[in-house]
Amino acid sequence: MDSDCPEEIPYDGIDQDCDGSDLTDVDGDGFDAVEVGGDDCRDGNPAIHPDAQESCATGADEDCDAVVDEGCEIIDPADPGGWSWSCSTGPVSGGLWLALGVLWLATRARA
Ligand SMILES: [Ca+2]
Ligand SMILES: [Ca+2]
Ligand SMILES: [Ca+2]
Ligand SMILES: [Ca+2]
Repeated sequence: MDSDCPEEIPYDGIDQDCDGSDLTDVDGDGFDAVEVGGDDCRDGNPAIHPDAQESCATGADEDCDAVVDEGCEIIDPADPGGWSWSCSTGPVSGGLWLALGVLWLATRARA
């Protein structure tokens, strides 16, 4: 019997593996591939389908609306907090306080 049912070939409209239907949802996320008229723009990645949340800075169109990383702020991966963070509470002011402390100690040592 098994020899009559070889491995399923997706999207060809033929039920090769005898499970009753052609395979139209390869990644199993519940959305048929666009190849067969479905909405899954990348049927091979279960994280990508029309109901998925767009994920920023991935360079991928997770929600299949044909726009990549829409609604995302441009975030520099080398400086995730941005300039405002590093200016107010970051290493700049920290280094300034450290320098003041060293200066104070040096002044005390000399007195
Ligand atoms: Ca098939
Ligand atoms: Ca099948
Ligand atoms: Ca799918
Ligand atoms: Ca998108």
